[in-house]
Amino acid sequence: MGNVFEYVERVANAQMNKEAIEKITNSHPALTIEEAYEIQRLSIEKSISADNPFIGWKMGLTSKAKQQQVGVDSTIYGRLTENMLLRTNEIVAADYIHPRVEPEIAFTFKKAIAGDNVTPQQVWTAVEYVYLALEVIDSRYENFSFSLPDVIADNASSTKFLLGSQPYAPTTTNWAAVQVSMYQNDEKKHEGGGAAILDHPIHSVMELLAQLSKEGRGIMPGDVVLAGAMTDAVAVKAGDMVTANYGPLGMLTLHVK
Ligand code: 0L1
Ligand code: MG
Repeated sequence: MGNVFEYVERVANAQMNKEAIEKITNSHPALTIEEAYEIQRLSIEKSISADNPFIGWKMGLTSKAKQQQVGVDSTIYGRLTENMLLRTNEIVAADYIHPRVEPEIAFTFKKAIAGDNVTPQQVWTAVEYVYLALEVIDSRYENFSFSLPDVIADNASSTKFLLGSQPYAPTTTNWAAVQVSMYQNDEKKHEGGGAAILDHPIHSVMELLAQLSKEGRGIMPGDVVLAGAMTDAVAVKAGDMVTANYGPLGMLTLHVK
């Protein structure tokens, strides 16, 4: 690869300035998955500060539908920082390139856990709470078009996320059976469920741990993990209201100004 720092600079600037860039593989078709994660790590490290600490991980491409859309058969992960966590349920469309919103489930952790061979039971003992979540993704690449290494380098399109106010005890709900309907204004756009996330959202955390273990990393107490989308994403514009209705568990709404 050419100079990794050139790509780090390019991606970090696009993330900061909300400017679409050409995908890296146009100029460097041989970009590897390992190099892409290095670009991700270094570009997100540039944004980290005392005011914007690292707060956790997100899993992406966790459903068969999404993998087919992008033409890959693997999940990916990204890094979450404090300023990605929405404090209100409002975003301003002009602050994004081509934002999309997807309904997710998030885990928070009370214990450290690591390894490529952990069981669901071991993950559950480390989980503190489960939250309903909306993720706002916004690829920094022109036309939301990329190959697998490109999207990894761009931090798995991470931009913002909203957590529901209500924490759920992990063991009281079958998270694979949770259903969600996604509305854009009054129109139902998608339906899905927790099983769309690798058959069960806990599998997504196991997959994250397996991928992180290759770099000698794991989940730390206090980390949040976005497990993945339960339906396709909805492309949003100013004036939209997106509602994810999780049935008896409640609803999350995001207003786009
Ligand atoms: O959160 C996600 O599943 C997004 C992963 C990257 C692919 C995309 O931007 O659609
Ligand atoms: Mg997502």
